[in-house]
Amino acid sequence: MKKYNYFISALMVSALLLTSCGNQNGNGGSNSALASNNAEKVYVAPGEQDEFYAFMSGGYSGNITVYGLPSGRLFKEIPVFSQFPTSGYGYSEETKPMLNTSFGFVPWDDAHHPDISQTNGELDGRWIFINGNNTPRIARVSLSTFETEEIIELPNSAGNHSSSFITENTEYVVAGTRFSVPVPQRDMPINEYKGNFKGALSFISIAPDTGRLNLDFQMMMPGFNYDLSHPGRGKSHGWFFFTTYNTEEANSLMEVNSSQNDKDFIAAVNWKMIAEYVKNGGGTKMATEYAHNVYDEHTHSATSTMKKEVITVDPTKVPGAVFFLPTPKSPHGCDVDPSGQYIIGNGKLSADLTIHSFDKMIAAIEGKKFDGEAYGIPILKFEDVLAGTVKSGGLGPLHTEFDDKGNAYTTFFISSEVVKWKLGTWEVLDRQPTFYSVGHLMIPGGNSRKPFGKYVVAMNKITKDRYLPTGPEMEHSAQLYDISGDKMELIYDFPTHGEPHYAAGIPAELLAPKSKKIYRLDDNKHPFAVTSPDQAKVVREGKEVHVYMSTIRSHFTPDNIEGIKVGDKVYFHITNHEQDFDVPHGFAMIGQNTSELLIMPGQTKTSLWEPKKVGVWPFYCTDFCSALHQEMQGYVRVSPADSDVPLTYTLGE
Ligand code: K7E
Ligand code: CUA
Repeated sequence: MKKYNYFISALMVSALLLTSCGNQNGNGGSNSALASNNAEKVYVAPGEQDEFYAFMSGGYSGNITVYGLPSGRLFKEIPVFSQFPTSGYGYSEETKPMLNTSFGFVPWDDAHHPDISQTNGELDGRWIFINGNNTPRIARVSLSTFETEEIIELPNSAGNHSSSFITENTEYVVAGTRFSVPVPQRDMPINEYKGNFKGALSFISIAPDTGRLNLDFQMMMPGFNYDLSHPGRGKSHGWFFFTTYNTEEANSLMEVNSSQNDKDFIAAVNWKMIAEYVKNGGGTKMATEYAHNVYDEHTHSATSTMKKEVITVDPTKVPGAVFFLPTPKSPHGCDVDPSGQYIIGNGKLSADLTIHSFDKMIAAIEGKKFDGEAYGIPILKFEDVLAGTVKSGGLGPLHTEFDDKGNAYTTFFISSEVVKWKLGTWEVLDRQPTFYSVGHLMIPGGNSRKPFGKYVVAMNKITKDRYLPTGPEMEHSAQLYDISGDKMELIYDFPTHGEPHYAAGIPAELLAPKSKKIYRLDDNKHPFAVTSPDQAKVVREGKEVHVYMSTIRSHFTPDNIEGIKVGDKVYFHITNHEQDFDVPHGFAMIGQNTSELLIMPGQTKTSLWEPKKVGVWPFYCTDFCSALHQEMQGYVRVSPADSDVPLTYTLGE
């Protein structure tokens, strides 16, 4: 105990020393002699385009933001788990079901780890996946339309953190629970955690053609905290690796009680073996409840289905499929190098990095050299699987990425730096400060067999004096380093939205040509679509009124509606007749208890309005779409509930 406390305070003191002198370091200073040279490296001239896309998780924003590299320009925020009034996502009738869960409508989440689909271990740019950490969910976003197409909830999970990582041919998106919980959930004393709670590792299969997700099976692991994970690749394809902490199974004063063991584990899971076992009828069907939400590109509408069953697998029933690799000091990041040989455990209370060898792990398994077991799962001997240790000299290692030249780059939260080291020799080659308190870092393709090692982006937790102050909280800061030479060079700072934990980058040339540009009106299969303005109409069904409306620059059809009454539910189903990308129209109604909508080209979107006051109320287009945008407006006459004003509307004849 004493020793531990001393260790922590030593870490804190060094952290203060290191961060407080950060700005005088010279490397990040704007008056450095290199500044103009660096400016050229990040300058993307007006009209020119960036070399890479960077998709950053939004953390507590619940969304993904898209940036260009090297410019650091923000291109877009893609709404995923959070309602987004900027476009109406999660507010329109069509998209509300995307945010449905077994807990009801949950319009927010905490998104950490985006990962791009792969073929043969290389980025293929079809989809990007991301985890909702809070109410366990995984989302799939199309990279041709940049729209969230699917969200699947994970039962038996809590704190969906070691997620959402993709196997080498996008067979599975994998998700692990950070918090172990009673499975099934039940009313029980918290202090009976030990031995009774379970940690679920979820394997969600991905249909190769459509991307459709299916929760194939969940492994019910001992009640540890499964913090991060990465797939095997190349020679280790078929395995998945998860860091654990709290192998003590403590349930309170975690900051002390879960750090008692000198070593926790990396769990090595042979998912191919388990998938085979399940395919052959293995596992147990368990009754449960989780939402599966799918967005249809042709109807622009989402449906939510409540699933009732999941297959669970007891790892001890599949001998040879799961092993524990002892790993020092409450490891956080769990990263696998491009060859698939090395598994890096970043002990966050340590200075050193532990690197395990996949070949040694297989040899130890074949030689049955075990060092006991935990809940029936064999523990391998630390010395038998250890490939090497990086004596980093830093403090608080979190995450590692790789370049294409055999180097690894690890972030150190406490000592605020990125350390470059060599795979195989474990020697430290370079270190650069980050400003300040870096979490993840990202090299485009850095979690694949083919990294593009030109830049690394560090994502920092504290911004402080880097930008002009903006009140009690500042946007987080990203820093771009040129890593094409022997030494890393800090070349740019830019703010990021929410709290990016991880990011995924991809060369623009792999993505931009696939971006969908024409959204054909005749592909529109929405049941309330109006494909020609003369089909526009208003239909009353009891207290519900359906407005079939079309828009094209610069007119709504119909633009005047009378005969609406207080107490009605008015659904505006608006079809945008533009077909070229980047020409949305907006729609907003006075006093509406929701957000505006942006209706994308070729799409139909629906906004619900419940008029509460008698009067004549305007609506208008919210997106400055043409020179006559200000004329894009209309009126609704609202009469008393018992009025007999007939329903009429103008079609602009
Ligand atoms: Cu280290 Cu959620 Cu990957 Cu934050 S996590 S930094
Ligand atoms: Cu349509 Cu402004």
